[in-house]
Formats: sequence, C-alpha cells, structure tokens
Amino acid sequence: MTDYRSMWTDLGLDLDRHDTLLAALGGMYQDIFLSQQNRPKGMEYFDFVVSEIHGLRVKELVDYRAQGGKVVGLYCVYVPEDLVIAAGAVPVGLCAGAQFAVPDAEETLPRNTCPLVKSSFGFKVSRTCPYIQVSDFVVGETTCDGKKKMYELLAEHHPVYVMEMPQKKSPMGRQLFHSEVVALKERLESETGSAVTAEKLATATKLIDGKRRALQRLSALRQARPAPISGLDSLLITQIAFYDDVARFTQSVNALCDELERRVAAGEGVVPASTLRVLVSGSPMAVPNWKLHQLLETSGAVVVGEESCTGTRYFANLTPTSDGSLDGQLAAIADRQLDVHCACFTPNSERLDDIVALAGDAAADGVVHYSLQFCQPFAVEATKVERRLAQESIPLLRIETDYSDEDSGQLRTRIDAFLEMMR
Ligand code: BJ8
Repeated sequence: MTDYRSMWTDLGLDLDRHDTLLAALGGMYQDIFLSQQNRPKGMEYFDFVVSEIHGLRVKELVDYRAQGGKVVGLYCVYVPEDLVIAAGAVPVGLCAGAQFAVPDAEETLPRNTCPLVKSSFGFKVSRTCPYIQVSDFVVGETTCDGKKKMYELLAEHHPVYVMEMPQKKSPMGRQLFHSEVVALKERLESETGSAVTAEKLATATKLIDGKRRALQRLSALRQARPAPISGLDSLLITQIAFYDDVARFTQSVNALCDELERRVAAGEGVVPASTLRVLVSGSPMAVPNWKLHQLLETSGAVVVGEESCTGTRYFANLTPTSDGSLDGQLAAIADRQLDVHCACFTPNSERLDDIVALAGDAAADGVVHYSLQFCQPFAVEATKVERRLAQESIPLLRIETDYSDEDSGQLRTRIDAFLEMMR
C-alpha cells in the first residue's frame, strides 16, 4: 500500500486523529458494504475508490495544484461544477457526513445545529479532511441559516466565497441567481487566471451532464424488480460522484450499468423480488452517512431511490440547450440549478410532485422521510410531504436523526413496525 503520510503532513492534517478516522471508516465499510451478498462486480471500482478515500484522489489533486491548477471545495449542489471546471479548477465535495468531527465543532457552534453543518466545520478545525486542506478556497451558499452562518466562522480558518441564493424562484429570484452565477464565474477567473470561454464551458457542461446521465441510468435500473443493486451501493456511488475524477467515474458507472442491464434481463437481483421497496426522501447523506440505508436494508427492505441531493436532486436535470454563447450558456446553467427542488426555497411544491413521481417509477411500497436533526427546512416541509403522500395513499415514515448511533435501536424498532404495516 502507498504511504501517504508525508502528503497528509504537508497538507497540515492531524495525523493521529486522521489515523483514528481512517481506521474507523475502514471497519465500518467492511461491516456495512463488504458483507453484502451478491454485489455486482462493477462495485469493485467503487470499493477501490473508498479504500483510497484520503489517498489516491487527494494525491491527484495535490499533483494538479503542483502543476498550477486550483481546487475548489463545495458543500451544495446549487454551485455549478461545470463552471468551476470551465475556469480550469477541479470541484470537490468536502467532508460533511461523519459524527467523528462533531464534538470539535460543538466547541464553537451551538449543539442544536444540523450535524451536516457541524461535521463540515468540525472536519476543518480538527484538520482531518484532506479535501478542504487541498482546496484553494471553498464556495459556500446562503441556503439554510445554519450553513450561511457557519461559513462566516469557517472563513476564519479557510478562504471562503459565498454565493447569494434567492429564497423564491420568482423572476426576481431567477435574476439574482443568474447574476450570482456570473459573479462566481468572475471570481473563479480571478482565482485561476483563466478566462471561461464559450468553448470551455460547453465542454465542461457536456462532461458534467455525462456524469448526470450515467447516474440517471443507474437510477432507472433500480426500478427493476428484483432490484439489481442495493440502495447502500447506489447511495455510495452518488456520494463518490462529488469528489471522484468525472470522466473516470462516469465510465465506471456506465460499465456497472451494462452489468446491471444483464442482471435485469436475467431476472437477477440482490434481494428476492418480494422484498419491500422503499424510497428515501429528504436531507442529503454525505459520505460516510450510511445509517438509514443500513437500518432499512438489514431490516428486510431494499432502498430503490433517494429524493435527495445525494440522489435525484443531484442528477435528475440536464442543462437546457442554449444559443451557445457564453451568456446563453450561463443562463442555461442558472436555470438548471434552480430546477433543483431544495426545501430551502419557498414554496417548494415541485418537490412533492418529484417524490410522488419517483415513488411511482420505482414501484416503492412506501417512503421514509429523512430529516437531519435541526434541519428545519426539511423537517418543516415533511408535514407537506405527509399530507401529499396521504392523498396518494403512499405509506410514509418520518424520521429525524443525527450522525450518532445512539438512536439506532429505536429507529430499527420504528422501521420494523413500518415494514410490518406495509406487508
Ligand atoms: S440544495 S439540501 S445540498 S442546501 S441538512 S445544511 S439544508 S440544515 S445540505 Fe443542502 Fe444544497 Fe439544499 Fe441540497 Fe441546512 Fe438541512 Fe443541514 Fe442541509
């Protein structure tokens, strides 16, 4: 195995704490993923990526910077990855999904803050996320209150640029977001010293839309009965999409989908056809947040989709065709981003339609609504989801949880009762 310790030291990581994190992650991965039965062979690539989660990919980014390139850290799907690439930088999703760094964050942030926000901040102050360490700066966004206020404190530790997000998708909101996309382009250009041209942007959008298409293909294959791949593996793939090399990732997802197509044609699944099918909807699950999927899939269900930013909200929309000019492409990118239906917007009724459509497409027997603790946008919106699913006669279980394992027993009891009710 390659020794990355000198690279981690150069990046300023706290090696002792980082060793503890990697050891815990390795054990979790072994228990949760490698113990699954009948996994597709194409998962070997993603197992390899996880085995090198803080190694090979980080080294690629370090090497890119050594050649004069820039790395930009991201926390939200509203920040356009293709624009970052067109400016000559590499976008990378940052660590935000582990309980590990939460106590560090709680020394500064209120405890009653969403775990995703605490984890993001905690990874920086505990110096255990190599991705933020290798990034030249972070692009944040004024989505929920917890995030936008956290970015002020994060800026005391790392360069941060914040995009202003509208709250409504009104004509004025769209105008604001469009001008924010243009402002981001200018900021990226001044950081990289490289102008975004119409040609570069078209190439970058094609690359990112290719990744989205591959994930759409995977999502569609999960609709088959029996499910040809587990929800855990599917979630993992979307989580990896945020930081892996785009072309290599896309190729690997498409190769996996070729295999899954053969499985579907042969009627082969990871679970029996009679297994209860569940759609998960709500707050994102940043790697290594596998808690809910693991509980569901070890309780006799299979997760067949995620209406989430680590799911369909990340890849369901492609960039609309534009006139090809730089301005036209920027407007198309802004339009695409605003077609993401996050609970930070008001109203957000399109998300209710998305959940119903997805539950139907995936032939889900029920929906589990997942809110991270203290995530007000999704927790409040859950009431609307509940009413709408009741109208559609789709069973719903509402769950609010954090990254710790403290409530796992209680959650399992509730999940068991929910599955029993659907049987
Ligand atoms: S587009 S979901 S990635 S903002 S879970 S930090 S909302 S309190 S992550 Fe999100 Fe962009 Fe929306 Fe998606 Fe706040 Fe809720 Fe925490 Fe959240």
